[in-house]
Amino acid sequence: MSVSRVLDVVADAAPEIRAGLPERRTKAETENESGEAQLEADLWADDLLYDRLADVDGVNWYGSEERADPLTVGDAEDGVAVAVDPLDGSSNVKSNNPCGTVVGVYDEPLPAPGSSLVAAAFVLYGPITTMTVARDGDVTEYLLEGGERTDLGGVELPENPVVYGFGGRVPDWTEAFEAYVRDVEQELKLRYGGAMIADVNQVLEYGGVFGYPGLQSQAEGKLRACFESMPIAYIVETAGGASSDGTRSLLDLDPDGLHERTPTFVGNESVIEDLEAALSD
Ligand code: AFP
Repeated sequence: MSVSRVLDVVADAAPEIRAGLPERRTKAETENESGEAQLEADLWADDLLYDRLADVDGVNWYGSEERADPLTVGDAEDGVAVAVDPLDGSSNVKSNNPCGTVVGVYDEPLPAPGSSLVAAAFVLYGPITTMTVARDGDVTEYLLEGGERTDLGGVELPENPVVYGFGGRVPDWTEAFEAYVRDVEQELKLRYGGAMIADVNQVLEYGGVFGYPGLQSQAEGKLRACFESMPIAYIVETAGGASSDGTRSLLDLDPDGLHERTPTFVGNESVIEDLEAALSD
């Protein structure tokens, strides 16, 4: 089945991507569609994933942070679309901090609505390499080591929120969002590392909230719906948490473009409810 094959390909590619990072920490001369400087590692990871995923029977479309437009790569009946952020948090590579790979599998062509996600996964290149997969109503974490994939068990968001991390410069936050954060910080502990995958994984491990808000200078925030926000929302919601763009679940979004941005929040339901209430005031 193509969804299983897509996840196998990503799991097999991850150790190679990790092993290729040390020699690709320099900036390429190019920018991606969102105007961000690309690293050699971004382009290389994208090429590697494209070569392998486009080859999978049943993958009809490939979209990536590093490519302007989705590509048609197959014509299978009931084929899926794969949207990837090949190296999420790649600016962490230079400073030797964690980064990741994000994958969303949709049963519609890109840009696809969140409701058409059939699976999502992320790889975290931290002290160890793990892959977290949401599929068929369950989230499972795997250790990727020595060519082996070891099942580390099911993932469920802990009941009590503990950590929080929000992106964007504080003076650029809106007044309503800043007031919400002042409440959050009374109870929770700040943990922000600048790579969504690593920050979201802390939320999955300890409970809490991660977000990148709409800013005064950029109301839609920074993160891109198709290959960042919606796949992560699918994973966190499947693990028992909630997601929001400030007013509704990220899985209710229907982006017009592959690189469309959205304010992004994921975490414990109570903290997301408080956020929506604070932003609606
Ligand atoms: P890079 O891939 O350019 O490092 O961006 C990472 C990211 O898209 C996401 O992983 C982080 O949550 C967010 O940007 C961090 O952005 P700030 O640098 O503005 O905190």
